[in-house]
Amino acid sequence: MVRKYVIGNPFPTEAVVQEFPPEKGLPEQVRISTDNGFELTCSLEDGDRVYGLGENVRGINKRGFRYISDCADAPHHYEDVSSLYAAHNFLIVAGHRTFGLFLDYPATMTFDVGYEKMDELRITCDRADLDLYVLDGDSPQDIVHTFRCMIGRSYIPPRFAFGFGQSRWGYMNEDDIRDVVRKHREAHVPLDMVYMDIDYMERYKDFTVNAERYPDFPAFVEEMRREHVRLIPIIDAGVKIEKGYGTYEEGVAGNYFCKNARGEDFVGEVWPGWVHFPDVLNPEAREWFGGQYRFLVDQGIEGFWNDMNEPSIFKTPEGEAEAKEAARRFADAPAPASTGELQAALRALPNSHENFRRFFHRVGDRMVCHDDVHNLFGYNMTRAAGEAFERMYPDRRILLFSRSSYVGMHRYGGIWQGDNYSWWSHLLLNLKMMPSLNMVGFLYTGADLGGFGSNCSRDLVLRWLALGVFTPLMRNHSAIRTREQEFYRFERPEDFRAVISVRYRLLPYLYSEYMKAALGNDMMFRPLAFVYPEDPVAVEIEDQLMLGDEIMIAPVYQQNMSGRFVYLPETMMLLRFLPDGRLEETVLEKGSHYIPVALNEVILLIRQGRALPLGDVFEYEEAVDDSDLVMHGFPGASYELYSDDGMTRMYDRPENRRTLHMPET
Ligand code: MIG
Repeated sequence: MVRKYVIGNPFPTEAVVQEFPPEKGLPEQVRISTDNGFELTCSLEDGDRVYGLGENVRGINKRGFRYISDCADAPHHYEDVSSLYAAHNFLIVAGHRTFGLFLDYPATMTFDVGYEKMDELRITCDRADLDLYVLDGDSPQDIVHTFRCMIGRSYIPPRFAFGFGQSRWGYMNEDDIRDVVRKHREAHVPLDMVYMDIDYMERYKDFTVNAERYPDFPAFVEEMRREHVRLIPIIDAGVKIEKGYGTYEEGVAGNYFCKNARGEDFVGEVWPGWVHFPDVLNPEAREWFGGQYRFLVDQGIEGFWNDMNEPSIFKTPEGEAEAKEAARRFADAPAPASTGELQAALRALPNSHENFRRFFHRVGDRMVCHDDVHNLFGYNMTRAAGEAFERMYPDRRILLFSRSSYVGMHRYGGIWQGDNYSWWSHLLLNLKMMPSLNMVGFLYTGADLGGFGSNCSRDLVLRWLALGVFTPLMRNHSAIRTREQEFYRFERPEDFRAVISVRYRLLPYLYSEYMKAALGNDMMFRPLAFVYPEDPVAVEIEDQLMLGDEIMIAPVYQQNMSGRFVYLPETMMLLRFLPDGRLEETVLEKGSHYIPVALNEVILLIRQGRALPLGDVFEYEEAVDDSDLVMHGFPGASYELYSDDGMTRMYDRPENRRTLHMPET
């Protein structure tokens, strides 16, 4: 049951695809005030839990902190940051009363979840112009399902995207990539994708390929395909200003770029130097920008990642001028000169709302200030590509994921979790974010395994991969100038092979669970609280997750731990993937168990009465054979396998589903 309340004059974000007649009165679950901007409050009782808010730091239960929807290039995911790259304004209050809220509002919005006052949820924003949806349901899981039906089916990637991908900001040319591929194939470490970061471009120009580094790009793409490897290039939001550069010239001629207050194309600085930003809120500009991806698809490319689309702006010419003025005043002031003004001017250069107020989007026949719709940019950049792919390639799937997002973007692509660090706490954050992202429709997701920023350690990478074998996006990615973290940089590379190989044995199960979640508007990763709501211990556990209907995962996330405590809310079967390829099965009783897990092992737990199919180890997705799966789990259990060609969009054919049975004894 969904009630829609229209407050003021909302901006049409197109996050919601179902239509609801607006209610006349006010919701009974919450109090609303529009006296001074917008304010929604509701009381929280002891023991109420609050779920949702998608991409954010901290726990699955969001209670006790303040979160701000304000998409930002936020490379420091410290425990106290209130905004990352996304705005996912959906939450569920669960406890004495259980209901969901979605606040469809495209600018900065603050969610105080029992932070100022421990017994109050308070949601505020500057303008009282939004659609508020109140969702009723019997359980949090039921409310998530209702919400997901409202916002439309989640993006479905090609099946190769469930393979393992290796990435690093720093692969400079063909030979660097050949080297990565060769080392994987020689050591029999599975590999399906190598990601191309900004250095493949010609001076960071979107939809160009550097001809010195890649003299015959289509031939190189083809060579990699013969190795069963897909190259996945990055696309940045800003288009370099450069005479003679096609994308720039077309964008100017077509009026497809965002404007400044004087009606000229707005200028900001990002990697390419001065750039313009495609006005992806304008459907014509969106169609044009999406069409640009064809340049790479025509050369054999089958997937993309969209970056810097909050959008991230290093500075604007106006901001630079102001900072230089402040620097001059600082230079001229008698010593000891105060640094306050200069520091403030420098802080205001990147990613500031001052910059966001300097540019405009064309929406219908009016110009809308970017700051008022800021959280929609990454969504619509990725939508540009997604819509173009549906238009240009109706019969095939293209891999697509984004850094920035808003609810609604989940229909066009996935997201990765951005610039984490090689920190053990970020391994745990990766785990905790999975169900929250599923709640808001993002199923194709994962974090930079091993950590993006700072230097990793061997054991961290191994433990993180042992979580990554379960996340739909499984990618090892790291930043330039950090310790290299491909498997072959470490001692005993065979340990990495053991862990990564498990992914390919699980692939038929993971793909099935993904497809069932996508087609059924459901979650793939659930908190234990959603499955065992009556178990007072299970409802608070956040370092274990349910994955699909059959299994629970419990990765080790602390250094120098040779195992961990795992809580079993029911009898379960521990399945251990040993490094030599053998499996070990042990039935464990409900309760707490200390489970040893070596660095080269992966464990999972099968629920009572359930079973999952496992295949053999393969070195790339195309080789994965799901006609020959072996069921593991409890006698008599059955499993519905989803399997299709992994490439076309014929998801609903009955022959895509078949039931596998586990023998009775
Ligand atoms: O300012 O393209 O999050 O994955 O490697 C940094 C370089 C820009 C940020 C992305 C990261 C990527 C990096 N990018």
